[in-house]
Amino acid sequence: MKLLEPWKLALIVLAVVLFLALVIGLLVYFLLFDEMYFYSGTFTVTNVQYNPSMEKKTSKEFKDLSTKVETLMTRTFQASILNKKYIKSHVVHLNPDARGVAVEVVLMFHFSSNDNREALWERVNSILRRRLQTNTGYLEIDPSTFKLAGMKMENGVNLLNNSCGLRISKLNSFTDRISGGMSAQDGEWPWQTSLQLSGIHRCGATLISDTWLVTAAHCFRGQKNPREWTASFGTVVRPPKMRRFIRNIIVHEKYSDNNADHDYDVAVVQLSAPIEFTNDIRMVCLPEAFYVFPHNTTCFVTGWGALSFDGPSINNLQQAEVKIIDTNICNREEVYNGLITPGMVCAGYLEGKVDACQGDSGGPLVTADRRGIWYLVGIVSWGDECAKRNKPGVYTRVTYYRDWIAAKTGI
Ligand code: 4AZ
Repeated sequence: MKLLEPWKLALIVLAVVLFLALVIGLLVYFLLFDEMYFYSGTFTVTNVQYNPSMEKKTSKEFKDLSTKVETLMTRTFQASILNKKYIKSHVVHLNPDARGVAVEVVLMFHFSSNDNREALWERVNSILRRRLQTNTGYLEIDPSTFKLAGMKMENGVNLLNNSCGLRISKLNSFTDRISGGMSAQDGEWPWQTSLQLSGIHRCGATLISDTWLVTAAHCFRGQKNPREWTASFGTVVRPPKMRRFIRNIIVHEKYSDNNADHDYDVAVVQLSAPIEFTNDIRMVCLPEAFYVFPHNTTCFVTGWGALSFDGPSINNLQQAEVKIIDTNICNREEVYNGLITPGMVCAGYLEGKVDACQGDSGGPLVTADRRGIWYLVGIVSWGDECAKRNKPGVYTRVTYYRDWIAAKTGI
């Protein structure tokens, strides 16, 4: 046997050492970068009058002013040296003020954990102060009322977790285009739940609080015993991020297993114990009963259902972009010929190709508002097979059953 020449040996050792150094360097870099920083900013907007409905976060008045404030924050930081560090801002309170409306907004950044806290606060503070001193266009802000406070990470995380419809996706991958969909990433659809009968995925469901899910009534056809069901959370069915037993299943009183008309296809499910929210598991927002999602609204449907009719369920959560279809169009003779009732909403494409399918039933159809907050529009209910031309997906219309959901769950 011939030994390696010493210079070859040295070269190999050098290469290995360099490779290890590179790996360790990259690890340290990414681990240090993984810290979220929260700040609470307060100031008075003087050209908007306080309206008592601003107490309610789902009111038009709250949303309108919050959108303007959050847009201002986002534009300010995107045009600053912190543009790569800024994540998002979120208005948490609008309070009455003698001169207008007092706004409290939480700002989120990704900073390296070895950055100097004081210096970061100083930087965020001076960028905002400078911006508020110049004319902001649509909002008049009294710069002398501006205050910025650092928030404990724990308080910031709690605030995020206890707000509905927010998600912390690393990058907003709007390349999103089930049948015709693509795999979801961790934390992208944190409200998505898998309902399992004797440990086998049967239906999707949606987390609307730390103890309640909404799903489709038809999921429980002939199987209404809560003890046989479990719920799992996370983007893969196996292994799940978290699991819960089911305490109670409440199917709509007017739903009938024998009816072929699919009306009242809604149920709420109570978990055995509250879920602890994380970046990957949290609740969606429910729209108010009177809200109307216009047709053509871009929505996403998610689930572990079949990729084609009669295909198997799959382990990785899938997502597909679909558009709300006007009920008049969906009721046309060549589409569903009058079968769509006021408690249903169609979504998908008349040309087919992208759709929910078997096993997606009970799962969410969601849309984001202008603030990037996600709302539950529909519950996967039925359709003529999957992704066929002129046969879009039909969903239970959540606004139509909003009061029923509130009566059963208090949410
Ligand atoms: C089903 O059988 C099913 N294309 C669910 C959704 C759709 C069709 C069928 C919508 O559970």
